[in-house]
Amino acid sequence: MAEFRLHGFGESGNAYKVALMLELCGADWELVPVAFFQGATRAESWRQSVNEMGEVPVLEHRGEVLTQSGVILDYLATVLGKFGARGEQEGREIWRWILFDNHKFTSFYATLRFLYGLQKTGETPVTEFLRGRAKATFGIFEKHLEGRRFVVGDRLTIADLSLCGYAYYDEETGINRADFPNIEAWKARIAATPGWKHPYELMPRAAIG
Ligand SMILES: N[C@@H](CCC(=O)N[C@@H](CS)C(=O)NCC(=O)O)C(=O)O
Repeated sequence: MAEFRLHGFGESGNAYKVALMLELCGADWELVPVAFFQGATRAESWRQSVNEMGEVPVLEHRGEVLTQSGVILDYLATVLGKFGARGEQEGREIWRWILFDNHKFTSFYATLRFLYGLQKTGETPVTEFLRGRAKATFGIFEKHLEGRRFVVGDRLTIADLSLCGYAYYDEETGINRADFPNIEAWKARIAATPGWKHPYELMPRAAIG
């Protein structure tokens, strides 16, 4: 059995945040595939035995079970000694961006992609609302990246790994990525990191067909 066991699936950008961290750190890890589209995370037994919050990612390490990608990234930065904060002030800045990511950047965009790009709902008032919120959030991040190479400091940190969770999927969302050139350049910088892999290379897709 590998040292780290990550419960996730290919389409989950939240799981990708953790998978990419493990991969870039050269950790000994394996995927525990979750049959998400068959309702695995909604089963009472899964919630009792794996995560009461009904979400992936879940990381098992040394008998501990961790959930919430931001918490897991913070934990991994400590135990693997990479991509973490140098000092308390930087640590707060990293957490500020991880919270922004979880609350707005990932949440609006990932929900839009799920509905419009994966479930193919077509345009609805909900997708229109989510796209508007996602674009506004992209605009804030685009501005932050002006003149910066990475989110915090001048090197890759877990703040980047959190924010890039959904950056490399190309399912249709109705958002023109060319409108956000700083984000595109930042994505390319992360993808140039030795050991970087696309989400579908790290974790097989769970969707049928
Ligand atoms: N803030 C959480 C979000 C996790 C999350 O929403 N995971 C999705 C898959 S990408 C999920 O399991 N959703 C199940 C649900 O909301 O019912 C994190 O960063 O880990």
